[in-house]
Order: sequence, then C-alpha cells, then structure tokens
Amino acid sequence: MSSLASLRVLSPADLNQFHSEGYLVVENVVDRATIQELLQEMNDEVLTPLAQQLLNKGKLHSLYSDIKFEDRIQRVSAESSCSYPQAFDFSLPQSGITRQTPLYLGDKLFQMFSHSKIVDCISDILGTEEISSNPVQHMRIKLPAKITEEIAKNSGFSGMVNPVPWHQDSGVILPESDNSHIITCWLALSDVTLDSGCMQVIPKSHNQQLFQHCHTKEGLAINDKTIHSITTKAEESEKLVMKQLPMTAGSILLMTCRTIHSSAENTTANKIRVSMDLRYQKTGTASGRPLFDSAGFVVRSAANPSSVLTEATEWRARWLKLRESLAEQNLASNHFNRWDINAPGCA
Ligand SMILES: O=C(O)CCC(=O)C(=O)O
Repeated sequence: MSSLASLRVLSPADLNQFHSEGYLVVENVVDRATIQELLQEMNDEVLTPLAQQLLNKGKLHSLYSDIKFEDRIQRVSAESSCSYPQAFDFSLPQSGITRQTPLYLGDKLFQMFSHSKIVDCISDILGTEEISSNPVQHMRIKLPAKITEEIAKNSGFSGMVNPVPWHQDSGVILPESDNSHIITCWLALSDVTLDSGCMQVIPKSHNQQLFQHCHTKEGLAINDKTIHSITTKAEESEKLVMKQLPMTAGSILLMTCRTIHSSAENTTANKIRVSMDLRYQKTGTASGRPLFDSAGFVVRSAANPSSVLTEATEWRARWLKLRESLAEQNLASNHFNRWDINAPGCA
C-alpha cells in the first residue's frame, strides 16, 4: 500500500476508489502523438507485410497502403475474409505454438511498457519502486461485429478481435500468483464508446472469492448463473451493479486481478477498438504464467537500477527464444490455468 505523501500521479481519492471499487480509470496518461507512432509502427511492421502476403496469394486486390490503419485493417480483414489477431499480439498463444507463430515486437510497443506515467500509476498503487512487467499481455483490435460475423467461419473466435466474457484475471493464470497483487493496466489506443466494445466491470467484485471459470468458445469465463447471482441492473439491493466504461484514447483502466470484467461487442458500422492490456507486479513475485517468465522484465527499480530492461532487442530476443523452445513442446492447458475442462457447474 502506498504512502500518500509519495504519490506521483494518483490522488488519495483515486487510490481509495481503486481499493474500494476494484478499478480506476485515469485519463490522459498517454498522449495522442505517442499512440499515433505506435499505430504507425503496427501499420508498417505488421499490416503492410500481411497485406503484401495476402496480395501475393490473390486474397486482396490492393495493398490499400493509402488508407489509414484504422480503416485499412477493416478493409484487409473483410476482403480476405479473415482476422489476424496473433499478427498484432505480443504474447504467445496457449496452444499450437510453432517457430512461425507471429509476434509483434516493435520498438514503439516496447517503449509503451515503460511509459513513465503508466509506471508512476502502478507505483502509486503498489507502493513500491520495484516493478516488473508481467508477460501475460495482449494487443486487441476489436473489429465491428458485422465484419467478424461475416468472417467467423474462416477466423473462429478470438478475444483479441471479439468480445471477452466475464472473468477475473486471476482466473486465467496459475495459483502461484494468488498473492502477487498483479495489476491489470488496460490502455485505450482508440476512443472507446459504449458501442465500440468498451470494457465493463463489476465494481466491488474484487472483494469476492475467485470464482470457478469454465472453458467456453469465447475463452475462460465465469458462468452466467454466477454473474446473475451477484449483479443486478437496478441499484436496489446489496447486489453489485455492472458498469460500462467508455474511455478516450490514452486513458488507462487499472484493475485488481480479482475484479470481474468483460468487454462488450463492437456494434459500430466502421470503427475499430484498439487496446493493450498490460500487467505489472512487484519484482520477485510470481507471474502466474511461469512458462513465459523469461519474457517478463523489470520496468523500474530504485534498489537496482541496472536491472531495468531498456533494450528492445534483448526483449525481442527473449520472446523469440521462448517461442523456439515452446514450439518443441506439446503444451497442456494446465500450464496456463487451474480449471478442469470437465468441472461440475461448467456443463
Ligand atoms: O480488451 C478486452 O476486450 C478484454 C480485456 C481483458 O479482459 C483483460 O485485459 O483481462
């Protein structure tokens, strides 16, 4: 817990909101120019080569290089009838890893992990200067539902592109991290409206237990019966009230790893919702995904400043080495989470 005198970005009221509600939105953390540079990198390093490959295979009529990233990704996905969640992701999937599994590991992306205002917020919450980036993290580009529905038979379902069901982040990692106080930092890279797939939280749900998560086609999820039993639409009882969180680009949503949350569908005609979900913890605590530990790194340290990773090349090399070694193994799902596929209550 932070000493109030040492807070850098958050106010005592912010800290109070985080601890009592289990979440906090902080506005204007990352400026639009920095976001634009990141989107440009995604355009140049991921979307352009992807479009070139698709053009070569006859799946696109043009590279569409003259249209902006936000529109180009929709055009490329719709015309090639497929979405490309892993191409933009900076973490490995939980199954089917090969030496060719795409990973986006750009310089601008790497700089975002150590963005000083983001790390200040984390430091204010954790009350420490010893902070590491947790390797459970994603880039998500939520396409309008009208595109994902059309391409569903080629793309299947991915939480990077489609809505994410109700869950607690502790529920998607291993029990070794149950006392690690991992903080989720969800960064909006586009303006997120109620209809473009905003985040939804259940305030105060972090005071409840870790609920059973079931394996569903949408990913690990707390079942509807449990969600209904703890929430209500009207503020009329002791039950909890779900909250939707539209956010401007550059704002962050901070959550505890017990806060129940989900994301809504993107029902807009032609807007994408772009976000990064990052996780941070006190250095030395368990990550909850030991298989990926070599890709976690120190983002701030007062005690040992030379331990901070500042080289994107080193970070890239760690992910690529990890991909190489995991490609050799046939990973079971119990390396990633604690839930039995056939658990009672999940039928
Ligand atoms: O971005 C989303 O749609 C969901 C993110 C999420 O659930 C998470 O970061 O844990």
